[in-house]
Amino acid sequence: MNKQKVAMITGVSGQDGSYLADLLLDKGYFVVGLKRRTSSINTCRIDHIINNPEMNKNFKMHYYDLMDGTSIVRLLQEYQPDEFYNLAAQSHVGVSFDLAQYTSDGIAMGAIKIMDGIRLVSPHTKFYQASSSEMFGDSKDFGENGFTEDSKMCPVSPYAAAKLYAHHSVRIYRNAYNLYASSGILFNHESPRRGETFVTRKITIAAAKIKAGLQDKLFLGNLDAVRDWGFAGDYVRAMWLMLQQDIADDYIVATQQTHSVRDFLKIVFEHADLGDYNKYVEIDPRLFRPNEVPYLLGNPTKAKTVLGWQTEYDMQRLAKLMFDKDYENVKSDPQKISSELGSEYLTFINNLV
Ligand code: NDP
Ligand code: GDR
Repeated sequence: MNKQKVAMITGVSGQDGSYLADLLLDKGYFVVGLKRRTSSINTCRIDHIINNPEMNKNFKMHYYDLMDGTSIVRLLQEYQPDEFYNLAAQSHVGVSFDLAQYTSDGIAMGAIKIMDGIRLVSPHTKFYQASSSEMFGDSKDFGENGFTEDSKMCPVSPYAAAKLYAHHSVRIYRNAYNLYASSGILFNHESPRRGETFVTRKITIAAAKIKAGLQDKLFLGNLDAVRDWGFAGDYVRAMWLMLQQDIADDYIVATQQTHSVRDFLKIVFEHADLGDYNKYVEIDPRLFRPNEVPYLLGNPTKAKTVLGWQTEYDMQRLAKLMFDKDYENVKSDPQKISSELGSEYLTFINNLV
């Protein structure tokens, strides 16, 4: 019988961490989920694993923080994982302007601390780094098919600059120390588990609450930003496929279709039968960022040809899935979303993020 594979995931309580844990458990892995300490329990995305004895017997959680280099060495020593997925980050681009040092330290030095740990105590471990399309920033180095792995990168936020530092470090450790380290340059991906302050989820929650008569207005910033939006469930498959290759490498993961924030709004409000979104949306200048990434289109040809990766969701199907799930939650328990978020918090999301 083959030995059970062990995978370690940082950021397991996040959107991608939770989908990746589902995928790996389904494939028979033992999953070690690393979670930062928070003052309240925030495991809602992985509660279905924790509360299911069949899944939970192959799942173990430990505290860990991107800032803490010693704990990661201890955990690597203890588990000697086959695969390591570094998904933890302060992942909100807008917030990274307010928390520049914290965001940068965690993302840039966090990756170095893990790779040093692997190099020193678990050199057989295959490492995955969550790189981002934000690294392209305002680069114009894309053709009609979008950015490739070789396109010039010009980050325009502290978040993106830190991601680029980590991205380069992966290549450096691969070449200098022969570490098996791959970066997935993932374009925006969303789901019903998406954080409530990212624009897609903010829109689907608001549309659900407006339809249920629980909210009147939605405050947004730049509606002209264009993104290549895919489904997180599709994207975690690409992460896993990257670490199944003989040779470590970097891959773009994207749908190769673009839409503006305005398009996303239109699709959601029409699907919700709410008519013209302009009746509900107000532009709040505080929601504009000091620097903006205007346009992102990814070319996933390498991931498709080398990894055999495919998507099941396009943006329209994704937007409907997200709205339907939020509306189902609002209808089944009108207090659920309000009480989970709290009215003060909703005001905070609507006005400040
Ligand atoms: P989320 O924000 O949903 O999850 C981030 C995770 O990191 C959470 O579990 C969070 O913990 C954890 N975390 C934050 N700070 C720390 C810290 N200091 N120490 C330890 N853990 C920490 O992000 P996603 O799941 O959407 O994204 C996963 C990764 O992929 C991130 O690195 C992100 O930057 C990157 N990425 C995401 C894309 C996307 O479109 N989703 C696209 C490209 C890259 P907590 O639950 O307590 O907040
Ligand atoms: P992004 O996602 O910055 O692309 O980063 P986000 O959903 O935050 O913004 C997308 C675009 O929408 C515009 N926007 C707003 N954004 C938010 N959050 N709130 C608003 O009210 C609002 N109004 C307009 C933004 O200005 C932006 O142009 C995501 C994160 O998951 C990163 O971690 C990841 O690396 C990248 O995707 C790829």
